[in-house]
Amino acid sequence: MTDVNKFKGIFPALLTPFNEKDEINEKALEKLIEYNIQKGVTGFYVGGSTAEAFLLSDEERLQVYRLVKEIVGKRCTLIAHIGCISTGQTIMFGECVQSLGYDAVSAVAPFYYKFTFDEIKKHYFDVVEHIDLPMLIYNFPAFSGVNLTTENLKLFLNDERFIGVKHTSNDYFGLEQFKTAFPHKVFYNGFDEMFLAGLSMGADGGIGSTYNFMAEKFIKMQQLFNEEKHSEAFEIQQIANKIIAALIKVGVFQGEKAVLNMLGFDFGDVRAPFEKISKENYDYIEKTVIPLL
Ligand code: MN9
Repeated sequence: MTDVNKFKGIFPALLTPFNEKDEINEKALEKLIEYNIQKGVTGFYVGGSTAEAFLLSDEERLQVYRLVKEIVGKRCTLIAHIGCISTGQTIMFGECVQSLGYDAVSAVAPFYYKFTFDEIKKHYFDVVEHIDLPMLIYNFPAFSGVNLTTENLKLFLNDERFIGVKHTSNDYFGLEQFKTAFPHKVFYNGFDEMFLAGLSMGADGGIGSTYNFMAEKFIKMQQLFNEEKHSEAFEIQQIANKIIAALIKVGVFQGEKAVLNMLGFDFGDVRAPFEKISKENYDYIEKTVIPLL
């Protein structure tokens, strides 16, 4: 049985830095990882939506998995998001991160073609059949179009190879139902702006994009929540949400990369077809977000 304790807590979903030639900026990623390890994050979620994973080539995805493991070593927990539409490709990434020594894999449900639930189920079971790492299901109905119910989840979580769910959804009733049905599995809150709600409905931690530059707020919130200091935790959530509201206005990834650039991390810009941030929006982020960090 997998020890789930090393999976509880705060996991930045790492962004991918690009240099002027639109290549991965390895130095910038290393600097951000060190910064977050110092803050005391539990681990990193590598190659997820936030990493622009679906805009990277296979080689680039592999480059990121390799690089992050090389930098982190055994200092914290590493979860690789290996999700792809194709089962074969998902397995290929899974085999790679297993050989690199990752702690777990995660995968979004195959999307776009509106696969049947039976197809999705077979996809996940084929993946865990081939890979000897615990699997964390990535439930993200807004982007994947697949909304997993508690009944669906039971078919996975009753199998010990599935250790939990990254729940990027505002269905908090669903989250509570998952946690109540599987108290010993691990559930992550996916939307940072509702982190405290997630904790109160059973989340064991969070995986989030804004943690890249404000992990300390979420670490503190979880600590205060555990000490039952709910109004103090809420005050931090309110500050975080002023920041997140500003990011949503300009495009979350564009805004996050701008913040990192302002903090000296050299993350470049988002990859096309995402639109680069305008001068006006950059200034707006500088004015609204930076003073709140
Ligand atoms: O990994 C992230 N989800 C997406 C979780 O990027 C789609 C979140 O951290 C959001 O970016 C964040 C802002 O809505 O909560």
